[in-house]
Amino acid sequence: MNRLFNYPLLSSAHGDEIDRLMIAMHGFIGLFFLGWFLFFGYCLIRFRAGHRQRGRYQGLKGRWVYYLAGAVLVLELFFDLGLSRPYGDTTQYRDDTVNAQATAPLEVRVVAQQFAWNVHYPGPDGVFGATRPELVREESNPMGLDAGDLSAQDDLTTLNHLVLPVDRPVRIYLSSKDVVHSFSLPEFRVKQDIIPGIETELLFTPTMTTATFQERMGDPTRRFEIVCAQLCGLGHYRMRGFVTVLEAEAFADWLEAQTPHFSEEYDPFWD
Ligand SMILES: [Cu+2]
Repeated sequence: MNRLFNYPLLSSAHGDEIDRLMIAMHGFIGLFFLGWFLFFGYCLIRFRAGHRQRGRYQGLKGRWVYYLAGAVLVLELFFDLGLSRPYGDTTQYRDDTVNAQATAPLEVRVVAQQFAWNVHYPGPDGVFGATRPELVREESNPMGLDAGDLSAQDDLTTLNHLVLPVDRPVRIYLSSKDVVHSFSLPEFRVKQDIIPGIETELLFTPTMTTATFQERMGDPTRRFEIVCAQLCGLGHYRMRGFVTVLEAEAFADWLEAQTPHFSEEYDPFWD
């Protein structure tokens, strides 16, 4: 069904539900469009000029008018309260996803700025090193990681490149250094606004590796993209990154091969 609507190739565990919601909503919108269009056409013909029609201005009478209005009200309430409810409580939804997987999620921080995505891995100790705004250096330390903090010593950072293992939940902590951005991964059906001053959490499970994705797309250079989905300034169009999804072992090897942020050889520019 989602191929029919030309959605991006689905690559996450929860994405199917989002797709079904989108299709259902468009179905309802289509039905309403058709209904009102037919009614409009009927009125044009039924009440056309020169048919000995005279205007009546006293309004409609009778009980069925109230029944009709009542039916519309019930339908609207069903749409507002009924359909939107399962997606309203996202905390519950996220926790269910985690429990179902029974795997500890990988934790990553993503710090957005005009016009780049800074990615921060906690390193082998699993603890994110402290960051402080006054330590930010655009070239050498864009996140303001604190070299004095012991847990920061093994931390890894990358620029515009998020590397994830397949079939394991990932919890991403989003924050912004400047303005409102939006973290969008079309293939994973993930889109979350990033508000300065607020850390936003987000959880999903990639289900397809980049290699499989390239195979399925018939394009060996194709990659999952990170798109900024909120107009955030003049360079918004180039605020773009990539996600590489690897098999669990390949991901472990990748982590191993990375040079920590504070080592001499560290170079955040991966390509
Ligand atoms: Cu942006």
